[in-house]
Amino acid sequence: MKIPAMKRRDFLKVGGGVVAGAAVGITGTNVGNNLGAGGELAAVASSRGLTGAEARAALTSVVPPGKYDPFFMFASGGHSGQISIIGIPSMRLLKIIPVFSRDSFSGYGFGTDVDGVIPRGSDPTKSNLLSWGDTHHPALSETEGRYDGRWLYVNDRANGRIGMVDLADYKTKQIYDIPNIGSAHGGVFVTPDSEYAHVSSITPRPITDNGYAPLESYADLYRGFSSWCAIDQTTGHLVPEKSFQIELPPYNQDLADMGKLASAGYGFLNSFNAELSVGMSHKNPPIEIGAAKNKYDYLHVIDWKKAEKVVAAGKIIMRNGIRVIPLQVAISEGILHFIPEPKNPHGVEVSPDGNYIVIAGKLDPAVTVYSITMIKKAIEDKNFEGTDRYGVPIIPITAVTAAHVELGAGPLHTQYDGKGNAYTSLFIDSAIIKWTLGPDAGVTEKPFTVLEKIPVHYNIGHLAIPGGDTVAPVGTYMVALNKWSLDQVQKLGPQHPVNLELFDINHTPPRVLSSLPLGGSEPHYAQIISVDRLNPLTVYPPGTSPETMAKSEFATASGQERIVRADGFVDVYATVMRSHFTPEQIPVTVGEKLRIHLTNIETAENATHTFAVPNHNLQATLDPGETVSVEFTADRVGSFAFYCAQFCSAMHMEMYGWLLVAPAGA
Ligand code: K7E
Ligand code: CUA
Repeated sequence: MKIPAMKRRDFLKVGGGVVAGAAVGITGTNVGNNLGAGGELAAVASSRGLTGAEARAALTSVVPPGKYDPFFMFASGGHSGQISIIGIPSMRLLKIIPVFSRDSFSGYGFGTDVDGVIPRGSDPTKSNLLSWGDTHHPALSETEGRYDGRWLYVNDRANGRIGMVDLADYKTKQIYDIPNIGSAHGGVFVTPDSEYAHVSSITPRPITDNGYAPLESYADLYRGFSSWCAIDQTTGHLVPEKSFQIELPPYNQDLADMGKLASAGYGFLNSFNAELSVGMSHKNPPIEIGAAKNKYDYLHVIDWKKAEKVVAAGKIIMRNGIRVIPLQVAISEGILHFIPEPKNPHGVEVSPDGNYIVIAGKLDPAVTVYSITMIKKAIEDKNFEGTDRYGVPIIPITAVTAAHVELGAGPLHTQYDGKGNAYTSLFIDSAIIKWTLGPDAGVTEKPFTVLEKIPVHYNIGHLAIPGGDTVAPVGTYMVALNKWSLDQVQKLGPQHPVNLELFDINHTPPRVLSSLPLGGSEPHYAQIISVDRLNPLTVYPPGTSPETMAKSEFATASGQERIVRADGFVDVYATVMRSHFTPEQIPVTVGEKLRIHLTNIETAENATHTFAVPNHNLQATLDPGETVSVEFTADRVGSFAFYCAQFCSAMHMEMYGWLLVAPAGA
């Protein structure tokens, strides 16, 4: 809204005249001391053409240079295959962690992991070497249902994998290419004590030996899999031998969430396409029509504690290297139940106390709220209305529904503020609805009531509140992760950034504070953690291999640099520090195989160097204390000036050396 200059001035001086008001209110404090009268702030706002609300928003969210954000948002990057770390409330992009995609800045996947994370993260029986992914749902590790700041997991929606990031150094340590699933969307979500990271397939796969089956046999031969990937409690790595899957009907299992507190021990998976639509042909409609015919799909209720026991009892089959509970066993052992849910839902999100399971309608302008007490009772009483075509018992929707709350068009995802309120994103309406939970969450006055409609710009997907999916949300800030930025940013060519919007939800009604148009990635889900839960390294102990977090056998101290020829390899033990490589000359003959082991012997925080070799597609980044080994064949004759690509010191330009590849017999 444009306010004429005079009017804006008046606005600033009175009532909503937050700028003047705020400054006057804190006269004598820093603001007063540094700026004198509050009128000066008003003048700044006025000269910049800011409304009172905009100026107030700026003051509410600014984090001045040298001061820190109290929260970090870990946001997925979609088809960039990365994770972004964004400071809250400053909305500054602080770091990008490559997970599934190569990244020359961090040296991830550029000659530095010959036998490393990316190659080992592609199952050769399933895929070619994959060097990208589609990150959707980051999951911070939890202890007693709260983020504990140890590890982060994220799914690769495209290729059915999970990446694991160690929050000791914010680096990706493992990619697990999960057997039997082609794509992965139902997660990652961790159990409340990080026993498992869960993901399920969104599109089913044939269970034939070669992974192929004609679509005529879709109902019989295609299956989904709910994957429970066991987490090593020391390293955070996923352990395939301790993991298991549950075979599911070939519906499209979409989002999932973990039960907690009242619903601990359960997992909940939404699904769509109970119709088993396989796509357009001479007799079939397109999937978007075929998969939306029925009024209901099925919420999958999984008793994972029971599943653990069934696995321990050996009632499993091995399928492609993982233990699988067959569908009929899951049914007979009471591990899997269905509840009808309004057609083609998207998000399923469990309230902080675990009492309510909230299903976002997507094609239903409402959320359906199930009660875990009623679900447990229905299962106990065997209150079923028959089974689906595979024999999975169906609990009547009326037996478990606590509320059906009308919100608006296109509900997708829900977060909680820990004060009894839920916030649900509306994709089609471009809005967030704040509404109240019910008596089981302690809300009695106005249960299941819409309180606010908060506009966003535009087409919101997920939203994030600090701890908003844990047992203890901190209802301070809320970020809307919007898909379209349209008129919010100046023209940048035909591809637009996505647009994240920050809200102050301490205030009633919630107020917009700022936005972060984000190029280069499309966040789906994001989690916001209080920074005091994180405890990262600042420098590595000397000679650390980030892959093992232990001292590398190739760590080299100052004075120990050497070139050794043995077993058909030229091993170069090199050190790096401001501002030189040792050795600075690496003479070899064409065809020789090189292993260059680089140790950054700096102990100073922030003293990062790199090792970039021209024309060899090789770029290693070395943080202080880090040891990295690169392996390549000197397959072309030439003089190549390797150098440090990070401007590390006044003599950074001098920080180079020579890889001399002589012709044979020279
Ligand atoms: Cu809604 Cu993959 Cu969580 Cu995107 S998903 S928005
Ligand atoms: Cu080291 Cu530039």
